[in-house]
Amino acid sequence: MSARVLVVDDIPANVKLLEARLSAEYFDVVTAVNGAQALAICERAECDVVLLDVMMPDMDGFEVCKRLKSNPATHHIPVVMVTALDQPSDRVRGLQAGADDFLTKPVSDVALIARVRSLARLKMVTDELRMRALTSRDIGIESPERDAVADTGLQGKILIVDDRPASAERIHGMLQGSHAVDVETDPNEALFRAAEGSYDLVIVSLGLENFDGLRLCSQVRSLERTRNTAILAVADADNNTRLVRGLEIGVNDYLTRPIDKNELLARVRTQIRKKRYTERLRDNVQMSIEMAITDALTGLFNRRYMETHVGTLVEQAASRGKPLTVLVIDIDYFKSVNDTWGHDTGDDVLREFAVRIKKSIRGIDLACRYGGEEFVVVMPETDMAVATMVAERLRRRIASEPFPIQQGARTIEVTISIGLAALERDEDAAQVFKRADQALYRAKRDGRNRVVPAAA
Ligand code: GH3
Ligand code: MG
Ligand code: MG
Repeated sequence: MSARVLVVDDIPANVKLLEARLSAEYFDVVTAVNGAQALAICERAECDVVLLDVMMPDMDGFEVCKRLKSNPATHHIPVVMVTALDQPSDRVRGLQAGADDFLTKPVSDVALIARVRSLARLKMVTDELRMRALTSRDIGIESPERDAVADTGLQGKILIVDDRPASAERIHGMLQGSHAVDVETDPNEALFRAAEGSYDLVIVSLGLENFDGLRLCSQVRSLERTRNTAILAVADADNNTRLVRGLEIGVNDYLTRPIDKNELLARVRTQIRKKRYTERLRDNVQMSIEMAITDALTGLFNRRYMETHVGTLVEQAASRGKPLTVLVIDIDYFKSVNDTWGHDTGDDVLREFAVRIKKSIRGIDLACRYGGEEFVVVMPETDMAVATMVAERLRRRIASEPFPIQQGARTIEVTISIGLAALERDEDAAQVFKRADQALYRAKRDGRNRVVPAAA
């Protein structure tokens, strides 16, 4: 799929020019002639990169950029400011407004296309994560967007790689105070340093004496532990081809010498903010995966997870000729806990019960909350005799230690009943579960607070 670029300029001839050059490189192009139109298009998520003119009547490009970057719905869309001005102060103003880059008119084709392509590619990674993170947002995990918009991009952890100590020290001096900065002057050590240090950003000088800086960038990008670290390349002014090559291999941003301090600070902040946002999205996706398989109240696995995995465990046991035992556990007279002490206390009891289950089983045992106050433990490589001991120990652990309720103000007695069944030859998961369930029924009928093994 080709990326869609939004070109914003109040002069139609400028729009036409950029549109033609981008279309020739197979980008989809949408256009806007003022800031309000541009904001609306971005809000509808109809573009992947914005090329934004600075000088426009009504709302100028700085203001449009600021609004895009402070809106949770649009802050992740990369913005390149395009302007006739070429004062360092304008560049910096644009970058401080949150722009990802700044191009000066007349825009060189190579710089334009390389930059747009690299920003579009980076955005696709974010889009993928955003999509997968969406479900968890629906169920109420902290929004990564809100945090991203509030993030100042300061206090990042940065590694500078430059074999000329004076140059490294200059960059270090500019960043010191705003970030935690380390310097590595031996390029051969740099990759190890980067992998060890969990940096937000690595700043790589492309002018290393006896070492290819781009090779290092490429290694940082492909190594598992540094794959998500941002890379900022620093090149000499006349080294455009190297920079374009850098963008192709995954460098996030670049600077040319002589380095303007404010530009460096602005670019570093943007990269750190992006890195943290992607990290939050990743955590969020991870959390939504965990939430899909765990029970929210007790933190045990949920019924769906159990049902998708128990088949595999049973098959493994059968094919390897190993024993496997299933425990079905139900809290006795739990309804009266709710009726006497309230539903919240009932929940406390369920949570405490889950804690005691976890203490009673091994890592390879699979414990799940099967329904309201019914729990299941599947124990691989465990025969009936051992499982009965474990079940009996759990029963005692519940009955002999009253449960604290009302923040520990009092305690109540809780008991459980357990039915258990060991996997028989040629039995499937449903059959062994059913026998454990029947055993539980007998435990209840025979007076509760007991462990009953199923008949084979
Ligand atoms: P028995 O000894 O026969 O198992 O009796 P019981 O009262 O434990 O069993 P019953 O099935 O009659 O009642 C179970 C109760 O568990 C009813 C239901 O309101 C309560 N319950 C189910 N889920 C939850 C929950 O998430 N929190 C709380 N507090 N109660 C729950
Ligand atoms: Mg203009
Ligand atoms: Mg019960």
